[in-house]
Amino acid sequence: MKAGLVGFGQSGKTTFFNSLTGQSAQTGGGRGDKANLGVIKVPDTRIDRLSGIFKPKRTVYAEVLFVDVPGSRGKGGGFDSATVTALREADALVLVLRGFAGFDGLPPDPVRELADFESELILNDLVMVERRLERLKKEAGHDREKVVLDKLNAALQAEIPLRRVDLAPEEEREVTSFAFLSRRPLLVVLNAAESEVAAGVPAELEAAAADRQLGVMIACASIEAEVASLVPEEQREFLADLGVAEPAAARLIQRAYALLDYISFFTVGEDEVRAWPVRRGSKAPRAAGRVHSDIERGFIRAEVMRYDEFVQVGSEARMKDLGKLRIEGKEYVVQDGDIVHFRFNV
Ligand SMILES: Nc1nc2c(ncn2[C@@H]2O[C@H](COP(=O)(O)OP(=O)(O)OP(=O)(O)O)[C@@H](O)[C@H]2O)c(=O)[nH]1
Ligand SMILES: [Mg+2]
Repeated sequence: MKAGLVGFGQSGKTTFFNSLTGQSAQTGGGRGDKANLGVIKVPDTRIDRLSGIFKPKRTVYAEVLFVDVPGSRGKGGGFDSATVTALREADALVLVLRGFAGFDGLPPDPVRELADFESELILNDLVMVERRLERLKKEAGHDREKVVLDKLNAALQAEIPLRRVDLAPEEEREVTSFAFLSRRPLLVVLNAAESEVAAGVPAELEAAAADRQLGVMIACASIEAEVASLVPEEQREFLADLGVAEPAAARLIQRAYALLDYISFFTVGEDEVRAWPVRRGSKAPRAAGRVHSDIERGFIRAEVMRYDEFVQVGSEARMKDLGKLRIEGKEYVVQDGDIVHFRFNV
């Protein structure tokens, strides 16, 4: 699971990337071509709280892989092929829009940038679909694929990104190998100027994102970078001076994680308190397989507590007495915040 920090050139992607990962990849001027990769812990106050209760030897957070994709330098704002490749490899896209004055004082225009970026995604997909349909004209068979591609073609022609087209699972299977860009879930992040971040997302951008059914948040990459270099007490003071309640990093990571359609279940004990990422909709044996393949193979049952109930009650024994420790079988769909003990036999 890989979240891509994407957008046009010089919007602050690498600055965000550095603040999130603690790396010091090159920003600004001498731009390197290569994408930067970093693994980031997903902050989770529930894990902090459970760790406080169990005082385990190890506390482990869920992790997300972030890739910082350099902006295209194609003429006319088009994506170059390196960008397209990097975008295809990302499972979800975090679009960074420039909200500060650019290098020759170029005023920001995030609403326009959002529209342009979506158009680029759509155009790239349209080219692929048209090419494939052209090809299929000369080949017999492939009827099901053709039906799906016609449907997608119609949407793209109408400038509708593919993430807004409903496909049945069997239709989806026909076209997954295309890795369409406009089908990737997308979160919009306005990289605002230092003086404007406290004011929140401008109404215009809020409306443009809502029109497109996209989530949007505001952050300032240079503030995030500064915050990341300070100790916690200094962080609070620094942010208070700017009128900002909290750094945006935690929220940005959490939203990227949700965008990838992952949830966390927890395992707890004296040795380890741990968050396990699993695809939303996964059943208990699959979730068990995250912990160990033996547990999936020998799965008998899952004993499940709700996080919020557990922290109110405070102990597993009392949860049991209260009948709040549920026994779930193979068909159980694991929920975000479930505390799980797997029973297995190998
Ligand atoms: N004022 C201001 N400048 C910023 C902010 N974020 C980034 N910059 C500056 O904008 C320039 C570009 O930042 P980068 O992080 O390299 O942008 P990028 O999106 O990675 O650029 P490419 O990889 O070339 O596409 C640098 O000079 C940064 O210092 C910000 O929040 N405020
Ligand atoms: Mg960069």
